[in-house]
Amino acid sequence: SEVEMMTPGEVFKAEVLEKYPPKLAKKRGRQIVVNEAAGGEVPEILANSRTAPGILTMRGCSYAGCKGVVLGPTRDVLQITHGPIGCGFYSWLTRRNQTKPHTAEAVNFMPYAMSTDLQEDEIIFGGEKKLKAAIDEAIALFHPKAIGIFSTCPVGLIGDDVHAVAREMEAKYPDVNIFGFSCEGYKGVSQSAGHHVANNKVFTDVVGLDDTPKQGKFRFNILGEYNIGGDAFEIERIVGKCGMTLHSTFSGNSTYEEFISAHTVDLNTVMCHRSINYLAEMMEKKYGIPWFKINFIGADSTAKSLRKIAEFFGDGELTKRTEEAIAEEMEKVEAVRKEIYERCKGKKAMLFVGGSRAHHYQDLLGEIGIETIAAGYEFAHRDDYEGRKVLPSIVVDADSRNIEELTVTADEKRYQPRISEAEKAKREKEGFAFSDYDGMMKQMKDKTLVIDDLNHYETEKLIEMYKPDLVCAGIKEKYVVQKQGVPMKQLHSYDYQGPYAGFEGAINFYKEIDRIVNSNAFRLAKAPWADSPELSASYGYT
Ligand code: CFM
Ligand code: HCA
Repeated sequence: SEVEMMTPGEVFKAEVLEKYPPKLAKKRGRQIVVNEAAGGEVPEILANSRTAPGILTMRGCSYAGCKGVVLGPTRDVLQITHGPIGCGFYSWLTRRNQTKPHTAEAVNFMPYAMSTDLQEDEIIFGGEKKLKAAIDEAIALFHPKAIGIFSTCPVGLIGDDVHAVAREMEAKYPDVNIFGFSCEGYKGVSQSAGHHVANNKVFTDVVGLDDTPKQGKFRFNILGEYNIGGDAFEIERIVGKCGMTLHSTFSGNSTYEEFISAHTVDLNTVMCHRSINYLAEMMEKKYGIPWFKINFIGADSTAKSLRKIAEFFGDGELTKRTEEAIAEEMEKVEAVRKEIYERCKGKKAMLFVGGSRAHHYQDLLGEIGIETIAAGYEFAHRDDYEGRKVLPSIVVDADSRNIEELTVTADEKRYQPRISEAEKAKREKEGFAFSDYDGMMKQMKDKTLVIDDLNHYETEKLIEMYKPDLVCAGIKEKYVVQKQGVPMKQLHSYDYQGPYAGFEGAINFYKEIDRIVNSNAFRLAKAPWADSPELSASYGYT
C-alpha cells in the first residue's frame, strides 16, 4: 500500500499533519521536512515564522534573546530590566553563564537581578521616572562604567522611551556609558529578534570606543560563545596553548574594556552564527575585519577550527604549535572516545535546541557513534538550516534592521581592511572559505527529519514512533521526555554539568552520554501496572 512505500519520516509527517486544522497543517507542512541531502542541494524549510496560538512551543521571547542571551554573560555592564519583577527574576542566572573576574577587585554584577519592578501606578502614569531613579541608585551604589536598560513587554505598550532616558542620564553622568534596548518580549517571533536588537546596540554604542589593542600575536575575537557551563574557559585554555591571542569573547567571560576595543583585532571567528552574525557583518563593513565560522563543539571540530585560525594567520611557528597542541589533546580524547564508542555506536538521537546547538552537537555525538535521526531549531533562520545565505523575511523595526540597510560610508571606515580585497579573493580561490554558511541539513543524512519550532505534541509523537535512545532539548522538554522512558540531555544548561566545548569538554560529554544512554533507569520508567493491571492494587492504586 501507499503507507508501506512511505519512509518513517513521511509517515510521521502525514500522521501529525492530519490532526491539525487545514491552515495550520499547510504551514507545519513547510516546517517539517524529510531531508534530501544527497545531491548537495537541500530542500527549503519554513523558519523564523510565527508560532500558531495554542501550540505548546519551545520558544522564548525577544527580551530573553537580548538580555538573557547576548548581554547576559557580561559581568561589568550593569544590567537593569525595565519592567515588572517577573522578567528580571526569571532570567536571573538561569542560563548558567559563568565568569571569572581577572582580579579580586574586578566587578561582577552577574549575581544580581536588577529591575525597576514596575507597578500598576507606572503602567498607568509612565515608568520613566522610576527608571531614572533606578539608574541614579545603581550608579551611587555600584559605580559601573556602563549600564544597559532592557525593555520588557509593558514598556513598549505604555510607550516609555528608554533611549531618551539613556541619553538624559548619560548627560548627567558623562563617565558612564548608558544605552537602552528596545527588546520588548513580543517583538518578532522568538528570541531571535532580541539577538538582533542586542547586536545593533552593542555595535553602535559599545564597540569602537577605545583603540587600544591587547598585547600579543595573532589577535582575534570569538563571537557567539557565552560560556555556558564553563565552555569559554576551556576554549581560552586551548587557544592560549596554541599561542593565539583571544582579544574578546562576545559575550562569555569578557569585560567591557575588551568589548570597546574589540575592533582592533585582525579576525572575527563566529561560533553561534544565529545569535551574532549581525555583529560580525557590521564589524567587517565598518572596520574591515574578516570573519568565518568556527565550532568548538566536538574534538574534531575543535581541531579543524584551530587549524583554520592558524591557516588564516599563515605563520609557520603558529601552525607548528597548533599541531602540537592538537596532537597532545587528541591523544587524551581518543583514549576515552574509543572505549565509549563501542558502548554507544548505533544509538539514535534527536536534537531540538535553539539556533546552533542542534547542529553543532551532532558532530560531538557522531564521535561516539550516535546517529542523529531528527533535529531542528527553535528559532534559527533558513540559512542555519539550508547552508545558503537567505535574508530574514521579518524585520521588526529600526532596532533590528538588516545589515544591508545599515550603511557605513567610506570615510566612516576607521580602518583599512585587515586583508585587502585582492588578497581575500586570492585566498578564497585557493579554497579558504570566509563567511561560509554550512547549515545543518547538508550534514544530515537523507530521510532524516528536520523540524522547525517543534512543539510538545510532536515531541511525544516522535518518541512514540521512533523510540530514540536519546533526546537533547531544554528544560520544558526534559520531564515530558523522561516520563516516556527515554534519556534526556539538556543542551542549554547541560543539566548543570559541563563544560562540553573543546577537548576536555568532549571527554566530559562522552562520559556523560555513555552514562545516561546505557543506564537501566529509563527502562524502568514505565509503571509496572501499565502492562500488568492486576498489580495496581499492590501498589495502592485501584
Ligand atoms: Fe546560540 Fe547559545 Fe544556541 Fe542561542 Fe539560546 Fe543558549 Fe541555545 Mo539556550 S546563543 S542559538 S538563544 S548557541 S540560550 S548559549 S542554549 S537556545 S542553541
Ligand atoms: C532562553 C534561554 C535558554 C532556555 C533554556 C531551556 C537557555 O531561550 O531564554 O529552555 O532549557 O539556554 O538558558 O535557551
